[in-house]
Amino acid sequence: MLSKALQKALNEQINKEFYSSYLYLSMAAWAESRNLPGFAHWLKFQQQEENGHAMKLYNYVNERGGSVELGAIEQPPSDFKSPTTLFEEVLNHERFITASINKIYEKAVKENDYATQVKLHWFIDEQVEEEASASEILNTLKMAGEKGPALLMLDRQLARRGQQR
Ligand code: OFO
Repeated sequence: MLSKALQKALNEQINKEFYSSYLYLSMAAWAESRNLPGFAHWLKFQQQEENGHAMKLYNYVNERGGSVELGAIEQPPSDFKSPTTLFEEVLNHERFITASINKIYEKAVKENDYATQVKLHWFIDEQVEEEASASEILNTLKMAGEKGPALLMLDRQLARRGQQR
């Protein structure tokens, strides 16, 4: 059985994962409107992953005999200055999510809740990947610039997400 404190933290995390999904969908919409279909594809792919993260936690809370309580999802921003700013925001957001997962893990350690620790190992690993891929794209944008052929090439590369994994 989950403690009340861990149940609350996991429910809040479910909300954060759904917010991530909403944020990336909003970013995808921005990219579509800027004629960047590859960026939009990457972000929509990410949006689906975030739904998966939320559902993993949803299932886990239920499996442990807890109750899932869904809160309101905050409105995400809808305007981004440029593809670089957008990816800066992706990276910052993922760092925020990593910190949030780490805090829940600390709680699980304090409470000797081993099952939650093991469940969170998957999320801790996933966050390493999430931060690495956001920062790789951000570095490419910074190095190659956001105009002309470089942006077109990156857009084509991002359009392949899900095909090469
Ligand atoms: Fe769920 O990892 Fe991103 O936010």
